Amino acid sequence: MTHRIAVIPGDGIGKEVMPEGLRALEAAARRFGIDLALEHFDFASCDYYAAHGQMLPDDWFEQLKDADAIFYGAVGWPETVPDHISLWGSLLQFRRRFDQYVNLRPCKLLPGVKSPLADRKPGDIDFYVVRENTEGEYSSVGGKMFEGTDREVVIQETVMTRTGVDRVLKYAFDLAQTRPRRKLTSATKSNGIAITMPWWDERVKAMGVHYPEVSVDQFHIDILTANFVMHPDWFDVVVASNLFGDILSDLGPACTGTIGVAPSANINPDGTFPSLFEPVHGSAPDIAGRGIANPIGQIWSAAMMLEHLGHQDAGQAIVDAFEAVLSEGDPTVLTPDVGGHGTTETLGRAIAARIAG
Ligand code: GGG
Repeated sequence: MTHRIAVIPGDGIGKEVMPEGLRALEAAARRFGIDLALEHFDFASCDYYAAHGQMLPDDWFEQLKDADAIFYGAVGWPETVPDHISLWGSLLQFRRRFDQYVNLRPCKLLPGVKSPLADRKPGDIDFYVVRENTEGEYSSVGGKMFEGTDREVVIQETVMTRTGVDRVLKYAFDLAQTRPRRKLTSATKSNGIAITMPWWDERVKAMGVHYPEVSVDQFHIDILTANFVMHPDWFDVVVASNLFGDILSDLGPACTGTIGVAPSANINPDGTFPSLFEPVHGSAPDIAGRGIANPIGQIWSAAMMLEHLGHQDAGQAIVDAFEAVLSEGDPTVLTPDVGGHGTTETLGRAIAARIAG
């Protein structure tokens, strides 16, 4: 069976880490005899916008819908396209139209990487953020009145649906049930956001009834962020709305030393549409063009993609390979965010060589 993979590097460091993601993917495919058909697309990038006045071609849905998975880099180049236009014109369209309602973001302290939190070692931080991915605060429902006058009014609504919330909660509970600790934490803010968030809490409680083995707690988002820093070992599976999940899944990896290693899977669990795999980080204009971005977020996303496609052994081989290279700690190989003075390519090549065996 051939897996058809749509490859979209996007912007900034997305274009630099993607070749290393592909190098790892192809090394794993060779080793495990997996047949991949890679199709490359230049859209969903600000360069495409500069040439065409839009982030995506009109027929993007037709072009991508039959892919088995989408492998994405990063989006955003605010110098040329405002961030809300680039994001809404690309990634958020993919998530919504392909109903990728789960954004699964592992957060793990890797061997050889120093956490900025005192005395943390691998094993101490190992949890998942499950982020609702198609509605919530990212619904873009609202508008402006009396624009440009003293009476200017700006309104934006949060939209939560029972279908949308229950299905992501079910995914999170199912995941928690497979983990040794069987623990689920819900991110809330029901003291301040007094309509949607108490309702979110009710839905968590209602779903929890079906999972008696899973222990459930909840924190308001403000103290939850503090606890990510003070007690990251408390967490196992953290389920959150779209905005809270977005914030937590940057903070979590930052606690593990670098956001550069963090992967994500935008999953359409029923398989009607392709799922999308991308690093958590964005296009990082501050370091783009210097060849120093850490490619592990992209490479780990490739591992998640292979696992999603049914190749657990190949995915695990990729994870084993980058953990081994990080453990060796060769500063000529590692990128600066993990203590080296190597490049995106030196790190990517070392990992691919290790995958090849
Ligand atoms: N590779 C992920 C990426 O490009 N992220 C840019 C970003 O701003 N993402 C916001 C989001 O994930 O909702």
